[in-house]
Amino acid sequence: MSDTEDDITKHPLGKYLDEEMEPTSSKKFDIDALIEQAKEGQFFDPVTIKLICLKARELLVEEENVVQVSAPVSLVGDIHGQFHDLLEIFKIGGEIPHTNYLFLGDYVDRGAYSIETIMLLILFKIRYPQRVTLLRGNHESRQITQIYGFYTECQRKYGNPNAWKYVTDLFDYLPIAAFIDDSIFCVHGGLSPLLQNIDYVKEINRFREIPHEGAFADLMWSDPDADLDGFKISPRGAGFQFGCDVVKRFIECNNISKIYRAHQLCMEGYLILFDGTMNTVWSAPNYCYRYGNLASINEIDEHLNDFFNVFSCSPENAEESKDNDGDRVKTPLSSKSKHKEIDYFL
Ligand SMILES: [Mn+2]
Repeated sequence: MSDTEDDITKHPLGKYLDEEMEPTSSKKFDIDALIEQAKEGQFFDPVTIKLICLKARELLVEEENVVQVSAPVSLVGDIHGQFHDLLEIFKIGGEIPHTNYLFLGDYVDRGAYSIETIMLLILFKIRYPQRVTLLRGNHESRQITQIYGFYTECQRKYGNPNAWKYVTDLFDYLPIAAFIDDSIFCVHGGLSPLLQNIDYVKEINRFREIPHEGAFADLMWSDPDADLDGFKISPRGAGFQFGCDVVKRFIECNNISKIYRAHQLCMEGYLILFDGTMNTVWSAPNYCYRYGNLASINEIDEHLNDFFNVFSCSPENAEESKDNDGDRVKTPLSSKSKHKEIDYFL
């Protein structure tokens, strides 16, 4: 891996690093212009990426492990580098800043546009910090991104891994969970046998690579299982599976109404479990350009009524499946046994 660091002091934007990023300022770091470029899928050079990540870090370091979020807010599940489908989300769910968004992690890997996806989200976070919340998922990790695509994508697009390094360094600052109006707990994966109380999440040292085990890992990796009582080691190789009793106990103990999470592919775009107390939102339609699944965002209104807004893939996604994966796209995994297989897809 390259140790070469990009020198930000030589970059035209470098001297503005310590200044406020101001919208529509021609002199300073022009965040609105960067957002427009990012929306068009334009490439940023690694030095610009480094500066943007350092700016975002200043904001994220101030956030609690469990971010307090107010309704109305729309929840977004896994995106996995499907940039054009992310743009589709803003079309169906409302543009930022007119709609508040809480993203539940897994922005990168698998899809072809991890860097475009994460840069747009980071820029939105910098521009509208109160309207955009970005949580960490199990793929916001140096180790996982070296296996599942993001590292390779940066290496291919830039010829070196520097962009990957700046973004994965920022991942260490993403908060772990969110709490909507003291009533709805949101996390990427699920619950942990080591963690009965939401207050314990606040004690975790999150400013590091996601560990292989322990409460932090479990929050990123675990899954509910409708056929289970208690906890069981997860077949994913990290985290646990947990049953309805675990969820009911957590809800009672913390005096909350329900839990929202992402992390598992749902063919219909979402899954409601345990009398509506444990809901999965999945936001990558036609996942990996081949699964033929729907996706959704969950729109929570100011009275905490919620609605799964279901959508299918963007035209660009459909093209991608034709171009790259023509043979595999003809076999959407719909049979029961195959469905089980994709449940545990990383
Ligand atoms: Mn995940």
